[in-house]
Amino acid sequence: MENIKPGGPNILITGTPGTGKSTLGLELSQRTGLKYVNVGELAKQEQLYEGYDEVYQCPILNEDQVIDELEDQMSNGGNIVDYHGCEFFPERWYDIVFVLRTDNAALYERLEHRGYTGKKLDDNIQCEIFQTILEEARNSYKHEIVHELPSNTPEDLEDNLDKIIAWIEHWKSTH
Ligand code: DAT
Repeated sequence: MENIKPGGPNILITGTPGTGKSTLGLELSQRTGLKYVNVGELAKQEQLYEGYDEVYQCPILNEDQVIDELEDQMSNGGNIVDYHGCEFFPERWYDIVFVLRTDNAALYERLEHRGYTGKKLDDNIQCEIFQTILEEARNSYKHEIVHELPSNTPEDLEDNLDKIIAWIEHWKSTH
């Protein structure tokens, strides 16, 4: 049975780093009033880590702590969650999952611009080529709630916003 969420639907925006999750998530939050939750930023603020990854030179997310931290807010509903992974969240949290996709050349430029080099840059490009996050989403959630969205151009961004806002309106009229 579906949970009752007084705050509105919970939306997951996932995809390889650099595909435009935070750009879309923040704009969507501004236009809809739903709360934007950046899991990477939350982990940094609350220090939800367990150890350090020497290869990628970054702290390792403590997934259980992230879940505990967000549980009440997610049960209430009305959240737009942004993270470059999706399989560790409870499946019941989300009403819909969007996987952003970006062409290699554009993604390479965005990540280089962000200062990524070497293995970190290559691995993220490979992650997108092998559609790792899309597979992860399809393996973790019902197929009918997982949607792939192109995220290459400003026109794509506007299209995605229109589509998601229409979906939210429909959700609200039926819940
Ligand atoms: P993410 O949160 O997935 O890491 P981001 O939102 O920070 O990605 O976007 C990475 C860069 O790409 C940033 O400079 C904004 C730009 N960008 C995002 N969406 C875009 C789009 N649809 N068209 C063109 N550029 C976009």
